Amino acid sequence: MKPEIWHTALIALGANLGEPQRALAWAIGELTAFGTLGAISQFHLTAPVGGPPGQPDYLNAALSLSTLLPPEALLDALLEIERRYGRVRRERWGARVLDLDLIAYDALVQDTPRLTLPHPRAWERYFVLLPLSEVAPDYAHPQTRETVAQALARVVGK
Ligand code: PH2
Ligand code: MG
Ligand code: MG
Repeated sequence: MKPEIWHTALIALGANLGEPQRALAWAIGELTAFGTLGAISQFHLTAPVGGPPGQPDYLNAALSLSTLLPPEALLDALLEIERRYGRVRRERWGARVLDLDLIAYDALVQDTPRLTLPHPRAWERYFVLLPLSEVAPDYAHPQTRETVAQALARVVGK
């Protein structure tokens, strides 16, 4: 029998259209189908980064999920949750009703066309690092070894 191996995924949530509070709360509930939730951050209002000017502020959160799914299957699950909530993909970094991003998966480093881990921009983004620092402050980037808490301090200090 194949042993069941649990993995720890760090997931970022964001929304800036419709009812962000409701979207994030709903998505968190849906994620319980794919594993066991660990810590969940508070919901933070953050200024939009990139995308067209004049977007509303985002509501951002982060959580850790203990899961049996491999990373690509978890990515599929995140995209399926977004789709079921009614997300329509338009321009890159445009406003959205729900965004679920896989930030890290154990200490896995991979770079495939579908999925780069850790998320390539996460360690530079305040809106990811702030909620993530409430969930996994001591998680170290597997390549740079910089922890989430250190990266947040660096990004805030610049
Ligand atoms: N997501 C983006 C682009 N810009 N800005 C904030 N504040 N929060 C986000 O979640 C966000 C963003 C692309 O996914
Ligand atoms: Mg995103
Ligand atoms: Mg996304």
